[in-house]
Amino acid sequence: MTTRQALLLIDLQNDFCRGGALAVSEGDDTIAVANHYAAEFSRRQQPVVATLDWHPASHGSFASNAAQQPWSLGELAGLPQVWWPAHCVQHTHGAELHPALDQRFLTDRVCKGEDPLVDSYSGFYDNGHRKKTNLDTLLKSYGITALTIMGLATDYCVKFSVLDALSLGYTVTVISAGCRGVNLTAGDAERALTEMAAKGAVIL
Ligand code: VGL
Ligand code: ZN
Repeated sequence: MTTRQALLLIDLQNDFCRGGALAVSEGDDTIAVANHYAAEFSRRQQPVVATLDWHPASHGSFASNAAQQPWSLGELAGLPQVWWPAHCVQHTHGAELHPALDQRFLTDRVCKGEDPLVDSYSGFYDNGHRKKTNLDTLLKSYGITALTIMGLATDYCVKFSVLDALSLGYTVTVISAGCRGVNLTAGDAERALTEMAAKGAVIL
């Protein structure tokens, strides 16, 4: 069987970078890594897919909409939920891909998090695993069996995308130099990488 590879860039959006609504420490440092790998995949004619966190202003994960303190914990759609500052609102600057990301290499963009009633960390499913995005179908249409994954944030959208990719049967490599974490609790990003490795991802 032949292995077909794709690069999956998770949520490299302004709101997760310096000055953004949900800025991740050193988030901007992932962009040069993304450009390096995207150029390489592109040169080999392998797909480069970017996910975008793409929320309506009414999204239920926003602290303001839930009348809760940002960064505190609650429940949404029957699932544990961090109340986030409003971020990645559709069609706003914060939701745009980072300006330094070389978008010429992107073959596809996949949006997630549009349903206001449930959060969606993974690029494949909402957090309740009730609805699928078009990502798996897209990758299968290319005949992809192996994914190289990086982006923001290590402990949320990267982690859940990697775990879903593994359970969907993809071989997964994570570029840790291209990931940064929220670290709501110190060590979260490190623990996320450990969990991804334990479930079968190769961590570079
Ligand atoms: C993310 C928190 C809320 C992420 C998205 O991209 O990791 N984190 N929405
Ligand atoms: Zn979000």
